[in-house]
Amino acid sequence: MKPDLFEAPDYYNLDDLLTDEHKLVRDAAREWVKRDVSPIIEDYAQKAEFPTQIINGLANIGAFGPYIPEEYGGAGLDQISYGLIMQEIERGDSGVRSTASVQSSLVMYPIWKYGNEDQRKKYLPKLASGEWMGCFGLTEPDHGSNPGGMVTNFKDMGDHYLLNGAKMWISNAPFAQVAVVWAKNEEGRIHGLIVERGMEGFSTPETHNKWSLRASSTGELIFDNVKVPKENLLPNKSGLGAPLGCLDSARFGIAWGAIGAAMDCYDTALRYSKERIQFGKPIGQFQLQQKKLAEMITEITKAQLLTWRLGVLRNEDRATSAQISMAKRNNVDMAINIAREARQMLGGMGITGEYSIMRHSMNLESVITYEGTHDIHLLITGMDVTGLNAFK
Ligand code: TGC
Ligand code: FAD
Repeated sequence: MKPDLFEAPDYYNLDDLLTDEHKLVRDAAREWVKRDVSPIIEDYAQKAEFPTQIINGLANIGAFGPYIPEEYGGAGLDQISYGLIMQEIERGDSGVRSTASVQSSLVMYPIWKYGNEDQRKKYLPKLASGEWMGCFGLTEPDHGSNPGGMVTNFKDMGDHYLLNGAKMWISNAPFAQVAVVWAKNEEGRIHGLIVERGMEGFSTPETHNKWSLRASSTGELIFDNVKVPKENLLPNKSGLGAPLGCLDSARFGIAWGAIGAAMDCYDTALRYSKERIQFGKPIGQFQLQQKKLAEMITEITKAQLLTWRLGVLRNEDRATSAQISMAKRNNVDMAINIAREARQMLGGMGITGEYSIMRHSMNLESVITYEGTHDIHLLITGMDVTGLNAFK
């Protein structure tokens, strides 16, 4: 793969909107990605393997629990810092950002928000340091966009719960020590349970043959009469709103992350357009190529403004779920379109692993599907503006 020469576009001087702390956190993540992710990631994507050696580095840049309080091992940062970390990681690879998103927003967040103090103390510091990795089981083979229909269930056996069912498409599942699993009790109410590797009847087969997010490890969670200790139930929130609350946090991170992938594609195509000569001129001198670049930087700038504003609202605890949906949908769509255009600008070279664009392009096919598909987020916006629910 070519050396990582990334230079971040900032067309509207948005750095002026960031604090010194934001910039420090972002620059540390950016440097780490250049040093420890870019040189190896293409190889791991080709092998379809998650590079476990980067787990310590992710912990060191604060990617595991950026906004979780320091007393639990988190970095105690604000939402904009969290977003900037996700942006920089996804600039390297969406699969690496997935690992960080799941650990922070889908495993640490529910334990912090819905767990009790014993659970927080037991799990959060180990998850923040990367000593333990986690995964989040919501999606089932027959319930993806409609998680409320889940059939995974648990029964109260007096001194423990008995968990049965299966989850599918679970990021980090094959190597996670801890799974936050959503299941229905005998009354059909959804609860979160912390399931640990090694519990009898619990297995995590890996999902193979992915053409997307190849450097992220995906698997199933299978529960065959798993005895879960009663103290592993998350006590402070139940119902579908509990897992959906975690998704709000992860979707916010994805809205920022997608900008990273788009910036990398734009920056690569811009550099290439000045170096590649055809008809005796750099291809960047042709109007058609300039149109592509001009539209890319316009869309990136709009997305940067959207997420910055959303970050301010999140910091003030004023962002609505529907606002987060709009940003996730817009920014991933923006990134996937930029990846496609940027790939074309590189001609044949664009399809090779010499450049990051094709990998981003394929990764973004997962990103536009998980955490709520493009269609689902459109319907959430539609419901918000009309007051009419297309899901019922
Ligand atoms: P609905 O009846 O609308 O809502 C049920 C309850 O949930 C509340 N609620 C939310 N709460 C917090 N945050 C949100 N975003 C919320 N959205 C809804 C709602 O108020 C209600 O509460 P209550 O107290 O009245 O019961 O639910 P529905 O069954 O009609 O479904 C609505 C729908 C389709 C929008 C929702 O289910 C949905 O978002 N579907 C998409 C599923 C999804 O995003 N799955 C993601 C799985 S995890 C994943 O993909 C990880 S990828 C990891 C990586 O980054 O690698
Ligand atoms: P479906 O729900 O079957 O949707 C199929 C199509 O129908 C989509 O185009 C959808 O938009 C459309 N559709 C569905 N309902 C409607 C409707 N009401 N109106 C209009 N169109 C509709 N899940 C987890 O729980 N944890 C994870 O860690 C996780 N990681 C993932 C990693 C990867 C690589 C992938 C690909 C997925 C992951 N997921 C995870 C699952 C992901 O969240 C689901 O794939 C996603 O929510 C969509 O569900 P589905 O695949 O079952 O598609």
